[in-house]
Amino acid sequence: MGNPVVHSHRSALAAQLLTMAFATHNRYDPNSQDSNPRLFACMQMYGDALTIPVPDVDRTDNLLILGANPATSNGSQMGLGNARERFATIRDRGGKIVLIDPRRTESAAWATSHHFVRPGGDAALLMAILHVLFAEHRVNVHDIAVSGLDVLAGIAARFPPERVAPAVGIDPATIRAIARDFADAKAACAYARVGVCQNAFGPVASWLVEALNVVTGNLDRAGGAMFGTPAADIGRVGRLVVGNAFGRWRSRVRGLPEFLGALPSAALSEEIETAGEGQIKALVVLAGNPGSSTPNGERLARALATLEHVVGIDFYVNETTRFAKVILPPRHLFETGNYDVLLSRFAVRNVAKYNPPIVTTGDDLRDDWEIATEVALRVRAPGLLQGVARACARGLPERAIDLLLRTGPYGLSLAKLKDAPHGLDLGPLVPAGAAGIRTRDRVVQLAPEPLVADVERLERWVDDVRQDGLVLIGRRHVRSNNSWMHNARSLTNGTDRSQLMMHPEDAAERGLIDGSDVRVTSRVGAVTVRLLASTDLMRGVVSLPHGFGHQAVADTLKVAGALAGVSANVLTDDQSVEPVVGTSILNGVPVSVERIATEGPTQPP
Ligand SMILES: Nc1nc2c(c(=O)[nH]1)N[C@H]1C(S)=C(S)[C@@H](COP(=O)(O)OP(=O)(O)OC[C@H]3O[C@@H](n4cnc5c(=O)[nH]c(N)nc54)[C@H](O)[C@@H]3O)O[C@H]1N2
Ligand SMILES: Nc1nc2c(c(=O)[nH]1)N[C@H]1C(S)=C(S)[C@@H](COP(=O)(O)OP(=O)(O)OC[C@H]3O[C@@H](n4cnc5c(=O)[nH]c(N)nc54)[C@H](O)[C@@H]3O)O[C@H]1N2
Ligand SMILES: [Mo]
Repeated sequence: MGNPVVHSHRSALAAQLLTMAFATHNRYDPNSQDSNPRLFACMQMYGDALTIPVPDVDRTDNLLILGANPATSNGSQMGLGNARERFATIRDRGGKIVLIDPRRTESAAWATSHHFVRPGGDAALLMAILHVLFAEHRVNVHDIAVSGLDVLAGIAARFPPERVAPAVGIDPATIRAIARDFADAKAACAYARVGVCQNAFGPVASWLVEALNVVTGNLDRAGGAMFGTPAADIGRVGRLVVGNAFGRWRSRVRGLPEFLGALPSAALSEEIETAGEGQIKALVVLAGNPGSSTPNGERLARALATLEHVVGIDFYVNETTRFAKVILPPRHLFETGNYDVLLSRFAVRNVAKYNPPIVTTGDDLRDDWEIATEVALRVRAPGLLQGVARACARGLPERAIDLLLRTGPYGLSLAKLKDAPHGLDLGPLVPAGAAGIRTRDRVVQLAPEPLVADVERLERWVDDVRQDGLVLIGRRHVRSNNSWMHNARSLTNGTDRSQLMMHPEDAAERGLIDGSDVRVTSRVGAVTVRLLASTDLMRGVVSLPHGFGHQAVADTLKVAGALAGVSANVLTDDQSVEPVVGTSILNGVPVSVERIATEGPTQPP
């Protein structure tokens, strides 16, 4: 399953139906490249992987952003229109926006201060911030019931800013100032996204982001980190169908844990390659491009080529579906209509909107739900029942949304939403109280055992980190979406956005020339890419976007295939995952960069 299944109610249901129809433990999805550390931390602390707070940006006085770039991503797990204006409003009322990122990103222009951090350094930095708050008696959880506060204080005591600073690259005085400003603000919120998840310490860092909000009394408070009150709460159904489950089964070869019904994608290649009982022989890919989006993509491509059967449900013949024996092209949600059932729970105000179809196409096309229905019926339902089941399935996604809306907190319905073509604003986020916490005793766990268990490794990293090599981080651009918007000329024309960014002094040290092609090598792969020297990057860090490098599919993706660029995931390592949940390490990947003999263009135009 790929990322777009979370953007459409029909595709989300299709994904679930296919999983049930094939009844396999071999399900893989982007969470292990994306949110798993955060989902895991929330499950441990609040009792539920979908109980994820949203920054109340419209009322906050201090927004601490770590590893997110809303100026390009438009906010992830933070749904908001006109992000730029809303951030400007925080500044206008004298609020602070503090950005922590190894690159001075587009969002730095929105922030009141930006600090470079060593990739993977957020967990240690947050420990030091908590250290300051405990040491200076600035901790005040207000009226949230918590447990583990003393354990957390004891752990934070081991991370004074002086110990952490050399490893993370932020000086002790700055760490203290960030901590004090955060604690002193009338309302503050720490918000972290993929930059904090996709590294060696994602789970601990994600835990500490939440903990920071809790111990400063900013969880569930206006201007802090609040829970949405979705009009149609899929969480209830999700908890029933998927459960808040972790480690119910493990991957066959490496023993990586299942989480929320899926195995870490980093295990997919070896599960295909390794003979024996349970070896993967066939793959169905719904709305995903793992050949481009998962670590060590070249190894996965070689593995995909050996499969007995591949089915691709996608409108593109891409790095993954090129191995398909059958491609089922779906209709897009613009043709079917959509209720944003999963992501609307992350909106910064409570909202509900139904998007009717805006494009009409022929009747001979099917969308993801219709495709999944047919596949499931032919796999599972006896011939006689197929007609009835098919009739029931038709319109089921809309009936399900309608039911959730009717039984939801606002008593809405699909018909009411269709009457409100611009959507309904259901007001600002409201405190949920104890009912918002889903642990059995409604108490927030501030020191969950599986996360505490990883602290020793963090201490070793803090004391051992050597800063002589280069590490790779990713990059997103507003006109690109993961791997799949590069075949549209209107989105790809203009400047090349696929270059390797590097600080000019790092380039000079290696005798590299801005604008020339360089060789980047990691443990698993090597690429040749154009160098872009930029002081926007921290020393010791290089940045390459993911989702580029479509040369292998140039005959089907004519525009994308002719673009410059390489896939960052040629360099990322499938054998290196963080040890708590098994998330891929896509940021902070050790690489070396060298000059190559011939300068000037050596790759396709
Ligand atoms: N190095 C590195 N790798 C990363 C990341 C990173 O930051 N750095 N980010 C990770 C993240 S956060 C994510 S979410 C993943 C994304 O990983 P994937 O989901 O595997 O990749 P996408 O490029 O989003 O591919 C989506 C596919 O779905 C198809 N599609 C679009 N809409 C629909 C639809 O409605 N129905 C169907 N059936 N198909 C559709 C598109 O054509 C495309 O082929 O990538 C991850 N990989
Ligand atoms: N235009 C556009 N919008 C998108 C997407 C897209 O591809 N294009 N993808 C969508 C998807 S699938 C997702 S998941 C979201 C992601 O949404 P965001 O997380 O907001 O997106 P990114 O731009 O990847 O921001 C991550 C930032 O983390 C920084 N970073 C890297 N390593 C570290 C680190 O160790 N510590 C810290 N503090 N920072 C680090 C990177 O430099 C980068 O600026 O965006 C979504 N929106
Ligand atoms: Mo994502």
